[in-house]
Amino acid sequence: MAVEQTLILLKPDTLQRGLIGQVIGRLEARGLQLNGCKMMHLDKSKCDEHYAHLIGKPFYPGLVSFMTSAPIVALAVSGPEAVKVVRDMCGPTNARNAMPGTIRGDFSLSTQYNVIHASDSLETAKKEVARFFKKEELFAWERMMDKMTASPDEKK
Ligand code: IDP
Ligand code: MG
Repeated sequence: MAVEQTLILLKPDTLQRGLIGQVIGRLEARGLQLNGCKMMHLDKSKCDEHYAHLIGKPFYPGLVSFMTSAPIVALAVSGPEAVKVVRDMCGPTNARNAMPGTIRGDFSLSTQYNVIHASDSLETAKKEVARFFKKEELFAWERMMDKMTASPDEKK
């Protein structure tokens, strides 16, 4: 099973509602390893790049205004099949359809103010990690507890 790295953005609603710690806590408790973590204020051009697939949608201007309304927290996390694992932890885009136990299902009632962004494929994850982190902002480090987060053959 491949160890993957994925990009997470904790959106302005998460910061405004004081939920940053709880969401990061869930990622850590699941066993994902933190490789990068920073707070930043998005501008429109970064939104256009990150949400290029949504430009032209009726809700896009509102999405830009939301995503630039306050800082976000960007995370790069890794673990076995991390891209799928993190997407599953988030739940679907419309948080009202998200199951309890997922991040969106526990913390949001909104399609837009849905707490968290996570890369949707390994290919996207590579591009998105590079979009938000310089090489020197990413840390590969040996974590003592990794003997207990998955068996050795799951981390090749
Ligand atoms: P995802 O975040 O679940 O991958 P995407 O379709 O990539 O969903 O959309 C990116 C973000 O755009 C969503 O997380 C949400 O904040 C916003 N968004 C997507 N669809 C809608 C919509 O129909 N109305 C309002 N906002 C939307
Ligand atoms: Mg998406």
